[in-house]
Amino acid sequence: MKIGNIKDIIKEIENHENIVIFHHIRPDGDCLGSQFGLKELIQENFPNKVVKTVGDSKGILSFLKFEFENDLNDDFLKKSLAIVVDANFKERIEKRELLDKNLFKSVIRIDHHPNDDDLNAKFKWVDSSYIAAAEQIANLAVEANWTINKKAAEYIYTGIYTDSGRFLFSNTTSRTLKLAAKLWETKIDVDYLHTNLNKSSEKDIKFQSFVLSNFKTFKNVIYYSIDLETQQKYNMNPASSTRPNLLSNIDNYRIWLSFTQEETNKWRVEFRSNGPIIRNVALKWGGGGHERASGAIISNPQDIQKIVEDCQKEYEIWKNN
Ligand SMILES: [Mn+2]
Repeated sequence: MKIGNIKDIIKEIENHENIVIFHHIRPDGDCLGSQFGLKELIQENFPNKVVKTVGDSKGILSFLKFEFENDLNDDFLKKSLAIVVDANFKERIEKRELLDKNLFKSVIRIDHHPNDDDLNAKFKWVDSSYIAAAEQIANLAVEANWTINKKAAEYIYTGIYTDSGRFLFSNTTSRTLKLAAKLWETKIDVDYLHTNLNKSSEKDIKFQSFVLSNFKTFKNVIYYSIDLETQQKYNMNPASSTRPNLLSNIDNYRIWLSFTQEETNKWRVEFRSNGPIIRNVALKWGGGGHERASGAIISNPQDIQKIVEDCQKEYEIWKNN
């Protein structure tokens, strides 16, 4: 899926003096890396522009600095361009209340999720051939001929590295690698980034041992589920215990899933595959995402078996194609 183009986005950024950049809820390396990378790029290349980052990093990737300015007055919003990165619907955007005021001069969206949005954006550049929104940001900098400083490169590289699963996920392309090389050329401390991005803890390996000894299988599907009580026992929370890729690429389990309880009647489902189009199952259950990486929210854990069976059906469709 491809909508819009880089050129309109570049022009719109260059035409505004005040810019506010948003990230999505349940923040990850890509939305934060894109947000802060873009901010650094704009400030490096247009020192007179005022760029604000709004949101909350929830303490993730704390070795990188994420500083937010959430108290923006209406006068500032009225003269600003809003940029939404790595996200689409307002319900998934942190600090959506700023968008809800409908004061921004203009809104643009840069995203690699093949979804609609309710942003009323003047321009959107949505292209699911990118492994990360941060890959789009890197390409934007190159296309615009902007200088990429080391700080910007650190953020952007973090986004690409995390969303591509260390360059292993199937949507990684030669373009991804070329852009990553460009970022390396800025002399970022790759060793420092890799060490921090791959850091594990005793708590984490204990949680991993729970997953690796409690997973279930059904034909070509492998999955685990974890309720709030068990999360507590392992000193984890819903976000930190959603790790579907702990079960990736095992034998002929072409689909792997995680079911994490978030509240009494709220379970988060994450779908991953190395072939079957599991987005179809996510859509059926009210979610969405990429063909091979999707998510949904369900209310009843009794549906787990049905979802697993739906995944198996999707596997059969893919296999017989
Ligand atoms: Mn992303």
